Amino acid sequence: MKDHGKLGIESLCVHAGQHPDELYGGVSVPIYQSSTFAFESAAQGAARFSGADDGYKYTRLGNPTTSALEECVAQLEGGGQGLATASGMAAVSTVYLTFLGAGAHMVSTDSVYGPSRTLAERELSRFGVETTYVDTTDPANVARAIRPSTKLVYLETPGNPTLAISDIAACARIAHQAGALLVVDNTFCSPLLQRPLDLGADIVLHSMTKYLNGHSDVVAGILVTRQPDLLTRMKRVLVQVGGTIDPHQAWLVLRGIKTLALRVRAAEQTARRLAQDLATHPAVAWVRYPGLPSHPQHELAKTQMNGFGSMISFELKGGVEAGRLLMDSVRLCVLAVSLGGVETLIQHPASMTHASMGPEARRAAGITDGLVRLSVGIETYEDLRADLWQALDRVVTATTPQGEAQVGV
Ligand code: LCS
Repeated sequence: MKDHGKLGIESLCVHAGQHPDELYGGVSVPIYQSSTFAFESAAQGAARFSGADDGYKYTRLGNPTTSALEECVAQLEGGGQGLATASGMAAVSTVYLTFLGAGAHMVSTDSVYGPSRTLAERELSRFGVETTYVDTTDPANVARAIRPSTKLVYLETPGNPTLAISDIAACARIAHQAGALLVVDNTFCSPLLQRPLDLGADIVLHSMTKYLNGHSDVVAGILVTRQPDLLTRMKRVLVQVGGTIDPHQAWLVLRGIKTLALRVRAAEQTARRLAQDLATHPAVAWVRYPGLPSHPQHELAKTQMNGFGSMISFELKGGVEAGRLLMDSVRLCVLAVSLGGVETLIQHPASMTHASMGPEARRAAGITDGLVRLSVGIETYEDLRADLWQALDRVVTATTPQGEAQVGV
C-alpha cells in the first residue's frame, strides 16, 4: 500500500488508492465486475472465510475496485479506513443499525436531510430507538439533550437545506464525555472543505452521489473512521443488510474524485458571487450562504471549513408561490433535487427533499415554506446570473400589485 500521507489534497484526489494494474499497467483502476472470486484450492477458500487469508471472496463482502475507492476517500478525509455503500442512505442506515438498538438514544441536528431523520423517527422507533432533534448550532442544546442512554450524536454541518453550521469539535467533546460517538455527515463540504475526523468526529459519512462523484450520474455513499473496531462493526452490519456498492458504481466515483478539487473550487467561486448578487435582488427576502457575513455562523465557517462551498439557500418575498414561479422560470438552472453536480440545480425543500418531515418539524428546523435551495455548478457565472435574474424579474413582475413591472438590478 502506498503512503500518500504527505501529498496535497489535489494530488490525493488523483492518486490516493490508485495502485498500478499489475497485469497490463492500466493507469485507471480496473473495474472488477465480478460477483465472486475463484479460490485456488478448498484450503484457500476456507482460509479466506476464516480471515487467515485476506483475499477477495464475494463482492458483497469486498471487491478490489471498491477497496481502491474506500482507500481514496479515507486518505482524503485525512486517514483511516472507508466503507463504501450503495447510497448515502445505506451509509446512514448502517450507522444507525450498528450503534443504536432497543433503549438507545440519538441526538441529531434538526435540519438533517429529510430521510436521515424520518428513518430514525418512523422506522427505528418501531424497534425502541429514541431520538431528539435539536438546533446543534448551539452545543448547549446538544449537551442538554444527552441522556444516559445516548449512543450517538449525529451532526449534519452545514445542514440540509438551512446551511446551519455546527461546531464539530465542541460537539465531539460533549459526545465523548457522555460515552457516545460523534458522526458527521460531511456531504455538503466534501473532504476538500471540511475534515471532521481531525476535529474529533469518530465517523464521517458522505452521500457520494453529491460532490465526491460530482456528475449526477451515480448514487453512492461512504463511511470513514480511524477506529478499526468501529469499521469492523459497521462492515458486519453493512454486508448483512446488503447495502454494498457495485464495482462499476465505485469506479465511476473514483473517476469523479479525480477532479473534485477543481470542481469544488470553481463552483465555490461562482457561488460566492451569486450569493452576494442574490441578496441585492428586490424579489429576495434573505440569502443564507456560509461565506456571507450575514450567515449566523460565518465566523465558525471561517475556522472550521476550508472554504464556503457552493450551496445557497434563499427565501423569496412572495413565499411559496413566488418560489414555484421562480423554479418554473429558470432555463439554464435545472429544476431537480440532489446537489454537488457540475450542473446548477434548484429545488424547493418543503415540497421535495424535506416533504417527508411534515410542516411542524420543518418549521422548528427553520425550513421555511418559501425557501429555495440552489446547488451551484461549474457553468459560466454570467450565464447563471442572467438565468436567475430573468426568472427573479418575472417573480417581481408577477407579484407587484396591478402588474407594475419592477426590474431587478
Ligand atoms: N446526506 C445528505 C446531507 C444528503 O443531502 C443526502 C441526499 C443523503 C445523505 C442521502 O444520500 P443518497 O442516498 O441520496 O445518496 N440528499 C439529497 C438532496 O438534498 N436532494 O436529493 C437527495
